[in-house]
Amino acid sequence: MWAELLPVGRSPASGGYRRYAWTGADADCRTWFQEQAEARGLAFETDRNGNQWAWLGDPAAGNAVVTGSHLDSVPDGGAFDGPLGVVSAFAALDELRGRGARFTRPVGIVNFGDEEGARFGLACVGSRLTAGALTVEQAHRLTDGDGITLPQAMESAGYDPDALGPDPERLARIGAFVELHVEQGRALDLSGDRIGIASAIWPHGRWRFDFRGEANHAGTTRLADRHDPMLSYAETVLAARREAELAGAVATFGKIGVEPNGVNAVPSLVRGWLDSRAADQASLDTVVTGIEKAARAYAAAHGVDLDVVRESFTPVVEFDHALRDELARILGTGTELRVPVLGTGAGHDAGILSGRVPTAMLFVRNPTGVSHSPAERAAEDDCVAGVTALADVLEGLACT
Ligand code: HGY
Ligand code: MN
Ligand code: MN
Repeated sequence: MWAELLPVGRSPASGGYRRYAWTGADADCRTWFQEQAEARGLAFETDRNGNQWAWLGDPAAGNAVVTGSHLDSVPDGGAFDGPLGVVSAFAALDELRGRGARFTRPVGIVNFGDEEGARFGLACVGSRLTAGALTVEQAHRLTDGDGITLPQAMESAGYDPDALGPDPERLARIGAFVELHVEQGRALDLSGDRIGIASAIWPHGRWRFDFRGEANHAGTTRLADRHDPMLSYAETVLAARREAELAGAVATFGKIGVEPNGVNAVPSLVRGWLDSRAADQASLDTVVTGIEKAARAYAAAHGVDLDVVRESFTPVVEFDHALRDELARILGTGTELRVPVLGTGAGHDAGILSGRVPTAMLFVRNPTGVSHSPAERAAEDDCVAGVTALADVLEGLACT
């Protein structure tokens, strides 16, 4: 499976993945998923929001156990964030069939569409739509950096944007959702464990800061006469770091747009996207309010206008305690495996679903902790341990 997936959407220049929603690379990932489903005799379907499902047993029977993740990537993402959960799902099913497992509940494997939000700015579009956490009107307004709307992108990929919408019936089939994911930090590496169980996801969001100044000649405009939005933006980046440090949170400006983007012009517009996350809501509010306040002061000092728009927000997610304890029990029985329970600052489709269905996550050790980068890694024997753990969990939940 990895041999087939690894070349898809990989940039030869960076070695990272550029698998954005509704592009050719995304289509290739989707074709791969369908082929994996069909090769195993699983019933394949794509839902109204473009999420792909592969079923063993009849999902209409209900109380299904579903596993899976996503195949799209951030710009120059690593190989594992997303695909590890999907590959491991198919491999775990193979493992269970090899064990001669007898299934008492339907089992589903899912590939959620557009988890990273790299193209349209909003993460987890497929699962949000399904869960009713994103309205059709909001989805239809999403636009990429080239001005292409989500409906246009879907249509050119051969999907029907008018079908988008909440899917309570599909969610009602699911009795438990377990997402396996590469860890995006070093907790397991530091504790010396291969596998962890998720406790919670930090509340997180994305805010767009538009600093509007005045374009002017870089050679002839006196410094005192400039309304340079780059200066207030730069000061805001430093304020973000300061506020995050004070609150024990994180804040990142990782994406920026500049107009007119000319080397010899003072910019007219600097647009920066803030991603901020904290262990609790109050700390996150403190950080973002502090950054915005500082940004307004810097903008005023430079005679620059500022608009701040919250583009997305996901509240804290506390994963289902009963399911979490069940996973710990299954993985702790008859093995030497120690399975720590960890929180994470990373968002996941499992977090979106968690308000609707009992949801849990398994993390696989990442030896460097690096993620959202071509340098993301997971050792092969840790990945195998992940497959075994997922197979054990599926067997414990869905088999006699
Ligand atoms: O950005 C995130 O936390 C995630 O990987 N989508
Ligand atoms: Mn990610
Ligand atoms: Mn992911």
